[in-house]
Amino acid sequence: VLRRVETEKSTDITVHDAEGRVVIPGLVDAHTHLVFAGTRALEYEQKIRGASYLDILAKGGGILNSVERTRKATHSELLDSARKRARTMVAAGSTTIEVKSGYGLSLEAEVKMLEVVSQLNSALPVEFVPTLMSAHAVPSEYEGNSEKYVEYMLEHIIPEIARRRLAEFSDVFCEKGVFSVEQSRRILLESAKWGMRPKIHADEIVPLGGAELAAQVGAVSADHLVAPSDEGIVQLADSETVAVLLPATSLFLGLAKRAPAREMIRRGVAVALATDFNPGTSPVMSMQLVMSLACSYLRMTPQEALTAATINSAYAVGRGERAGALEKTRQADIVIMDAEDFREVPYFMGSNLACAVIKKGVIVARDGNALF
Ligand code: IZC
Ligand code: ZN
Repeated sequence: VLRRVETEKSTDITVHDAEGRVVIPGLVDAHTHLVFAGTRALEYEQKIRGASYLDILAKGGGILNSVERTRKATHSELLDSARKRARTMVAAGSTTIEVKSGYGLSLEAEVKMLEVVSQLNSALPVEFVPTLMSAHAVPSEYEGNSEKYVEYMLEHIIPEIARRRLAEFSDVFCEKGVFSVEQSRRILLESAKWGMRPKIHADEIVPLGGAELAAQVGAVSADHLVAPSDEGIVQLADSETVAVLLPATSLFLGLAKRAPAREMIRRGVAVALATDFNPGTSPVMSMQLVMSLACSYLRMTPQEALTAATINSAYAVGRGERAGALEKTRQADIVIMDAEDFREVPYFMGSNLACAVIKKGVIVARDGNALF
């Protein structure tokens, strides 16, 4: 498909001919939980039969189900399964992928997860952005005592992860029955002191005030935002925080409620997109599918979806100056799509149109197959 037409040895430049196809920036997946053991296909059936996500979590399933299995898994088991999924993501056009911990919930197991992310970075020719998310759930050892777990995070997990430089960002699941707004604020401010910039799972299920908190603590992103308050949207618009919308999650859970993307864009919020790839609420690996959902489901235009999946999501992971756009000053992260018009990318919902994926000038996937 892709033909090398010329090599200028003197300048070491390789010229490729895309033969009239659409060329876009490498897609940036700004929110994933890529590293975990097992799946939650059984809970998928339970949810179809009527159980709610938060009920399953309150009974020790959900995130805690994945925690139990991830704690038991070895480094190499976690690395192998994450590598396999990363191949699928990259073959679909993602060249930068944010990855959260949060299925360890102890210092040892969070370190293990983030070491796997670091190993992915060394072993694979794409970029993984590590985020600490020990504030993903209250582990069963601390059941009914979330304050004690917060203290443990503040005293032990956050300083040690920062000291070992294992994460660039720190994220909190600010949600009813998980971490309150005040707990989230403490965790994020303490993380920021240690040099890990805040991110928040905000207003996903219940409107708690996560959007407002994101703006107040200067979060790099506020993610989900299915149920933000009007005030929260206004505060986000006045802030530097990027709103990362995750429409695959709403679709997978079969929820009618969707993030108010049009309202956010109208008010001037910077909107980005991500898969939210995780075993519980979004086993979706394709940013192309997420772009389709943003258009059909959130009423974003194809132009807005492309911006949201590239430059805005690059800013949401602190890579706004070097990824997310085709410019001389940036990395050559590029996807060649088998399309004549960029609108065909979201239009062919569920197909993979990426015929070549290029990371920093090197072809890393071709015709649906990763080359690693
Ligand atoms: O494993 O359920 N929402 N965290 C917050 C998730 C979804 C991931 C999971
Ligand atoms: Zn998430």
